[in-house]
Amino acid sequence: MPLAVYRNDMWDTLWIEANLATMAGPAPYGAIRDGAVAAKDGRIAWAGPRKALPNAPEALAREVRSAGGGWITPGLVDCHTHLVFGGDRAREFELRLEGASYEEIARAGGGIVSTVAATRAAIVEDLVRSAAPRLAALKAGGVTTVEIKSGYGLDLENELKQLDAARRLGEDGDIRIRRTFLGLHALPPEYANDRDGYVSLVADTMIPEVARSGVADAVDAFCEGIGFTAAETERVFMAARAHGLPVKLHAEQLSDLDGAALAARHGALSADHLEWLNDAGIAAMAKAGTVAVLLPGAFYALRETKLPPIDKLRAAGVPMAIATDCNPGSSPVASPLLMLNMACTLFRMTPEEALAGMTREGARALGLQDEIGTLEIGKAADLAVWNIGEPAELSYWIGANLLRERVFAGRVDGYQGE
Ligand code: DI6
Ligand code: FE
Repeated sequence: MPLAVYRNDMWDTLWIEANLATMAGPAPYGAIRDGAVAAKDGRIAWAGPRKALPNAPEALAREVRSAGGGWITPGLVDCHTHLVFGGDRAREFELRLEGASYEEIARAGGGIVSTVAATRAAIVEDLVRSAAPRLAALKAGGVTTVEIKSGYGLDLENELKQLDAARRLGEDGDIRIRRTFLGLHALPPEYANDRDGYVSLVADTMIPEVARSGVADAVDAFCEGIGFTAAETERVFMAARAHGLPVKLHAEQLSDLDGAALAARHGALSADHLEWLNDAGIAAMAKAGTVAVLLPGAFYALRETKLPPIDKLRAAGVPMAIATDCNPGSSPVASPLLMLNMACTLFRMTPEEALAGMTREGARALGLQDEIGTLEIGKAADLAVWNIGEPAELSYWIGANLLRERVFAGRVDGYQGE
């Protein structure tokens, strides 16, 4: 005799004793107090006020879980990282503290190029092994989707190796990984006297191969005085689009090269950093629907003083995302919640804008707005359950361990409650 009869129209899991920050609809945070959310076959099958549940919880789902009276948000989306790399740059940190600037170190052959040497020397297993603790830290902070860029290989073989390491990091099936090809990140030493030759290699050889082998979801570039010019960037964007790959751009981080406007002209998913963004760039982004990805970790770690134009972006209706920019040089950050705090304390965003920046707008920056980023029926059941009384606590605490459980595609891991 079976102990219980399960109907196959039952939900797999139902969370109750929960408040929901759905991040959808007109209410602040899309909040539903005393709500419930259900998952079936990896998707959100129901979300709403508990009172509106059509039956008793046990009659509706095979497993009923308590959120302990805390809050459930969409799983966090970290839409801009350089998580996979060889070596570290702690010595450079010391040099900066002694007075050298990020740009001086880069021009003297340190910076990105030093990480390139260490990345080329590593085998793919080493890259996976060294990135794993960083990825674990993001997961412990509630991340269920992460974007990982290449850009430390700078030749076809080593760029593909980095993208393969990024793929392998998702093999456990408990996180969604999106990969971005960043061939135009720095000039590799062997092309030091042949900029055109390297841009051609990226546009005419690497992008066709990356597109053919399906190892990246988008193409990025570093448009900057110490990176690549707008004309070089445009050439690579043309190649990317000709091969059906969407683009995004590191723009206006250290200087204003009109990169954001260029990105918007190419229908970019996002323009990222943006401390030096000008008014024409804001207007172009608003018109194209290009997301502004703001990276307070890099701003903080480089001790920048020029703020991105948040008020103007808000007034223009440009969607704003927040990400860690996790990388060994300008943003050695593996804490998503610290980025929410810094988005508020450094950039003067509201806690609601910050959370939207790591959920709904982070999803949009990856072109995944129909799949993840809000608690809505039909989207992936990627959730973060938090031991908090108000959603602003996610931005307010510094270094606290607030995650109760992380749910990817309806499956619970990292249970830390009770
Ligand atoms: N801007 C950044 O913040 C990272 N890349 C980029 O183009 C920094 C990468 C590094 O310093 O290794
Ligand atoms: Fe970056």
